[in-house]
Amino acid sequence: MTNLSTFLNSLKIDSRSSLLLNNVLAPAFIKIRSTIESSKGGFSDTQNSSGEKQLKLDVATNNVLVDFLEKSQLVHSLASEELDEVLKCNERGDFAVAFDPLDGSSLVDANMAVGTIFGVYSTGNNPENFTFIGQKGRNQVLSGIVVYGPKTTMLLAFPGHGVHLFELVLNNSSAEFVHVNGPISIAQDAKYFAPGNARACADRPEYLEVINDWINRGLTLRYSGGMVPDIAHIFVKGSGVLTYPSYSAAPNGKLRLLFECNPISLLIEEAGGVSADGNIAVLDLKINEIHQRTPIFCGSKNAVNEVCNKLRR
Ligand code: AHM
Ligand code: MG
Repeated sequence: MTNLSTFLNSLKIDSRSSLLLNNVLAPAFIKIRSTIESSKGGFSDTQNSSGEKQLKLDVATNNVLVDFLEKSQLVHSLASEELDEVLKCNERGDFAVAFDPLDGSSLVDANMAVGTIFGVYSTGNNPENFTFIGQKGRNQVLSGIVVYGPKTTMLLAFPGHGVHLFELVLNNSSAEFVHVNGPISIAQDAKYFAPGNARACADRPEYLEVINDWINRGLTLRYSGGMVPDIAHIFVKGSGVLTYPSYSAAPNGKLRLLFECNPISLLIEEAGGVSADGNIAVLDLKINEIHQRTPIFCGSKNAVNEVCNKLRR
């Protein structure tokens, strides 16, 4: 079994990225896992910037990641789905990190799988000039998702080195991620479909047509309502498509570009899949504001092209 640290050495990624992953993010995810397991549920007294009431767990898991990242001194700034504004950390920090600490948190009470999503940007030679605004997802130097389910697993995208799957192994007093698979590729044809926002069928009948077509062609429905496990399913099975279109009540869809769609799109593209907003690659969208939303269609290339062609206005 190759642990995360040994695996990162073998990839020969730069030492700062390796430190960020191995000494900061991985321990934070292990802490988030235990925070979820010991949580008692309930809402906090606060809302996030999208006006959604925050669960105590949203706040607690956000605090874990903020704490680990701030203390690391590696991070220049961070942006979280649970924070209104960008948080400035070390002005000389090498990285800027965007994350959703606990995506799908409302599923926890039903004991369904949930996850963390993160994307890392390099602040380059002039960190003082870095802002998330104006960036594109293609500038990410790393991204990943962590699934807290029956097991804790992590998918990491290393541009140029593909996507790798890790699993958290717990021994009496230790916990470490070990490499289980990779580089992973996503087949061009989807065997599975995860149709988010099915309520869009009411005013976009063409979305229902695509879904019916996939049913008639024998694709298997796999949709949990948690984007992280739904995306992890595509990687573990090696094919699939996840869709979350816009509709009249949500003209830009629901999912956030910076915190959710960019990190996931880097994973998908690094595995040979496609991720688009319906017109262009999600990774080529410019970030105009940190809580910006976008429709997303991602996974196996042929299925993504089919749905984008059908829904294109
Ligand atoms: P959250 O960030 O508030 O948890 O919302 C994101 C989640 C995704 O995991 C999932 O794909 C989507 O919301 C499902 O939303 P809905 O059931 O409202 O269509
Ligand atoms: Mg989210």
